[in-house]
Amino acid sequence: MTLDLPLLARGKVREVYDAGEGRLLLVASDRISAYDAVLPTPIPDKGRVLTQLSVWWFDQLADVLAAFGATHHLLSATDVPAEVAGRAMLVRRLEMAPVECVARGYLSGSGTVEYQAHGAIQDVELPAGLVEGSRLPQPVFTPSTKADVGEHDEAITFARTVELVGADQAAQLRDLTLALYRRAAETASAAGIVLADTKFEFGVADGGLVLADEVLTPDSSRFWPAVTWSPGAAQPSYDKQYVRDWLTSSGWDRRSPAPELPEDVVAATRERYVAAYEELTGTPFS
Ligand code: Q0N
Repeated sequence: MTLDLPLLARGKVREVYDAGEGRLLLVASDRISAYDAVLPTPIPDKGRVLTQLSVWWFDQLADVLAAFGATHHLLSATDVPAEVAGRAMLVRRLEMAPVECVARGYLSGSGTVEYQAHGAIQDVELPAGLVEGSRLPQPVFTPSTKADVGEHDEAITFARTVELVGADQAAQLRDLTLALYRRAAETASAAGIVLADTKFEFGVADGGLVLADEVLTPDSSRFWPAVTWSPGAAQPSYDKQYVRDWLTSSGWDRRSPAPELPEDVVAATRERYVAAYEELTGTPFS
């Protein structure tokens, strides 16, 4: 698949094209990553599920954005080239804020690692006694910046965020990120899903924030099934658990090229993405 548009950026699982007239085309592939590697086996429909979920969330969040004088970048998810129908979004091209806006309602991953080292995530102090998977007393804003290519994002303090974007914008990013997280976590909870954490990216246009990127998908967020939530150990991932379990049992060393996934793991994983869409939105995926 190669679109007749200039390719601006290629991520592990997505591409960004210049669509002209101040617009970009964000294209989601069916590629899946696990343990920092892109697997050789695609998950059919993953790109469409994540794109349609993101489109649904933009609409769900419109009133939260409006309350902050903000908007989102989505122009159309239907006026896109036929080759990428269903898995592409035409968006406003923006000046991006150089900060990844992470909200966490639960302790997990790099948050747990930092907490175990010094009881805080950067400058955000947390109470004693938390474990992997604990619900936090209140959601926290833990920004990060894009590290060098191939590296993980690097956690930064709020003071560093202020240095990067200024005090007013830093406060706006924090407040809007937390408001969006709270709304989304409430929505997910009603569907039996824990939204442990999520990452937003914002642009700026006409003095206001603009919610960009793909939002609240399993690739930008940790979703856990509420029924199995049990703090104290790694929580099963809503979408990738079959893949992780199979890769672990395969004996793959996590350094060599990853092995092809068997078809039952592919089918079960596809089903998890579709189920996430259907449970969250309450509508069939087609
Ligand atoms: C942009 N990234 C980093 C897509 C997102 N609306 C926009 N305007 C200008 N630049 C960007 C956007 C957006 N969204 C953001 N790259 C370009 C995140 N990427 C990763 C790959 O997929």
